[in-house]
Amino acid sequence: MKIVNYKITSLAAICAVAGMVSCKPKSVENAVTGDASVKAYVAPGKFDEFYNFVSGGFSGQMSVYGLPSGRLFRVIPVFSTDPEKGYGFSEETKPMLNTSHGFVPWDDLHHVQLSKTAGEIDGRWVFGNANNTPRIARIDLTTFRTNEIIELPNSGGNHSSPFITENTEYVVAGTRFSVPTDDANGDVPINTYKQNFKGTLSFVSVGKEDGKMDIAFQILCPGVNFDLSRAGKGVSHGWFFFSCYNTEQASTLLEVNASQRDKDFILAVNWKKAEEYLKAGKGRKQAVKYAHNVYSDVTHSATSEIKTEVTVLDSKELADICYFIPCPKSPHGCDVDPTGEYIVGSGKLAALIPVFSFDKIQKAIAAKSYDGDFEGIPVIKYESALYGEVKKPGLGPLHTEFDGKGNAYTSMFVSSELVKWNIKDLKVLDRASTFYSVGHLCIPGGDAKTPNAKYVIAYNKITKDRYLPTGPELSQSAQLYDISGDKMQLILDFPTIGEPHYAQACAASIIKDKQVKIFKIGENKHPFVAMGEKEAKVVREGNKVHVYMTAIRSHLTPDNIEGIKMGDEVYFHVTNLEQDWDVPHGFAIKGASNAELLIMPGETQTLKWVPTKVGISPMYCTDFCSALHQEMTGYVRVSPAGSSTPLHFSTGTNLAVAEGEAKK
Ligand code: RUQ
Ligand code: CUA
Repeated sequence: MKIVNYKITSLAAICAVAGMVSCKPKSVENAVTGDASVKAYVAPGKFDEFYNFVSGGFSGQMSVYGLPSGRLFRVIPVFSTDPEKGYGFSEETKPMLNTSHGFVPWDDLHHVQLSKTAGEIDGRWVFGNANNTPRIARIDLTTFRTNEIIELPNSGGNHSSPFITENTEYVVAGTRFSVPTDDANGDVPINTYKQNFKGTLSFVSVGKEDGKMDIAFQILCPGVNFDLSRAGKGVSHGWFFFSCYNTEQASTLLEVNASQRDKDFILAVNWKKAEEYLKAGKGRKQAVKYAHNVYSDVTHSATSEIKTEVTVLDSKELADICYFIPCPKSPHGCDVDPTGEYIVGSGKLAALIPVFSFDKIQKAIAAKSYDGDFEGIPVIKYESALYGEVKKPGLGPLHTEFDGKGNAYTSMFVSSELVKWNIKDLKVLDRASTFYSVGHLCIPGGDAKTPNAKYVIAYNKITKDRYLPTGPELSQSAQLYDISGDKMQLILDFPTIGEPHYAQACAASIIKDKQVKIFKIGENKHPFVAMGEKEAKVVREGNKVHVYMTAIRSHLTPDNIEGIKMGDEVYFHVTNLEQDWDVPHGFAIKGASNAELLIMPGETQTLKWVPTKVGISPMYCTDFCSALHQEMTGYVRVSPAGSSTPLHFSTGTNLAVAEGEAKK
């Protein structure tokens, strides 16, 4: 038997249970051998082969790395404000973070999903979930910006999300916390979980051309915790699979109370059937409230609309949409192999990995091979759905990705390793230590029909001694393994932003050549655009002052403004007149309580400023844009409320000094 080296000291007992021999940590130093690091080396000036989109966890953002170098290219702000880019601070982007609870400047982004066509990554969009205040975001991969966010009603913790169907027909989301539905009286005792708490699965349709999201329908389910999910593909296209835990329906000390049953479930959902019921008018319209936020690259502004209705299909009433499959023990990951035939359930507390067969599931349903029901939903007999079990895979299986060559790779949180096994004979083929607790893992295209199995990346929760220490909090980490041979070979560690959960990677070639380089100034439909310096102006409307400002290397127009008074709200609408790639300008003014703006060529962005002091406030460009960037500055004069200083603005000519004002 192969000896696995465990890194977690308190695991001696578990190691013994699992029949493993050694718990001694493997030396970190000798892990990378020979010329391994050369494989991760991308020479200066050379491009990486893959883009890697990595969730930022509690940072609420998504980060973009190159592989194999591990170089960080960009942090895309999604669910959290980002002063670096002005996201959530500019007037234009604030509506992106609007919800039915109002403005929410933070969330927890766990899972990323690249859009697909015919089961292959198409490089159009990447989706991310907000775990806390349930939402799904769509990021456009021509701009690497969040273009749309939709809130999910009837949900309490959007963890099983956002997973997509073979042609991105739907992004799908299962609720982690079951809760009373939004239209029910939620003021109920917590220990009425069984009666009052429900789970929902949201099917959000995605526009074929524009990617626009819309909640097509929700499926109402028994109250359990939906954890993760995957769409069927190939033979199982039309189905969706969700792992569920807490089938005990506990609402306190879940650690113990939700770990009672030997098996929880995977929920198999026939969404094509659900579509039929929807068409046949079997859905119930329910009054809800959720925000739908869309950013336009034409008006360079986001709008937020509160929607008030959703259509719900009840899984109890509508037979043959949902089926439970028993799955040992508190399943987390639920992953579907490239053919769509095999569904892998990863029980966090299970000592084996069950692999279910789609074909057998279909036969079991046809033969009604059930073990009763759970809250009205048939429970398929475990053996009738099971293809087989991977024995002694390691401890704490979480997630599985596929190499397209008949192998699966599973991350083991407790035994801190990646385990490669064969899907057909279910034999373990290789193990590689991740040294510290691994969460997700990713193979480029690892959930697509044709994975690009050059690398597997482990995303680890703990790093301890792998990097220079940085106080009480240490960097979280990704580890890159070459999997082109039979054995996994560690070739690189790189730190990540926030906490990495799921990540996806795809060939750079499908994304890199379709980047938006500038926004055409002539097509700018922002209501406060200034298309040229001649259009720059300052307009007072009561106590609101609109500054139509332009920025071009290396001056702001206007750069002298007088006649602002205490009590005014000043809106700097800054249009970047550049029409060259990679020449953003920034904008900031002393005392501004939000952030800077970062304005792309051809774009208009707005900073709201409420002066707090009489006097002169300097303003400047924050992005080093030219040799004379330090000269790209200006002044705003703020006078007392009710003063008679006239509204004046200029660039290049000095404002007249009124009589009696010189040298007071
Ligand atoms: S879940 S490990 Cu959201 Cu596995 Cu992150
Ligand atoms: Cu514009 Cu610096």
